[in-house]
Amino acid sequence: MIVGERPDSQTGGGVKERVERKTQEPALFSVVLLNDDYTPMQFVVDVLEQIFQKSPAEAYHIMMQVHLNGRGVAGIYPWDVAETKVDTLLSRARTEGHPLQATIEDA
Ligand code: TYC
Repeated sequence: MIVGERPDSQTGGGVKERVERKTQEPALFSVVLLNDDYTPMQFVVDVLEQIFQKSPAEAYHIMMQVHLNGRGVAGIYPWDVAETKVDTLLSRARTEGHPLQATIEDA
């Protein structure tokens, strides 16, 4: 640096004037339930209440949305939470003999 000169005079004034203090929000992902012909409606309602913390009315609504439209969002979470919920959901479905499927998508 040239002695006596302001530090930013050599970089076209390209000095960051303000330190960014905003914390980054984590990326969010949707857990999407897929319809099938065999998983019982009550099982889907139960897992929506127990794994995705939905109220009985919300759980029923989401289950019917999946049943009628083929897919529906069970919840939106950071990646690790979404992955854990899908693991829990699928292992419970398999244990009980149901073919329920779920995917994780960008929210
Ligand atoms: N279609 C299923 C039935 O009629 C119910 C169901 C709903 C299955 C949602 C999967 O993700 C699902 N028993």
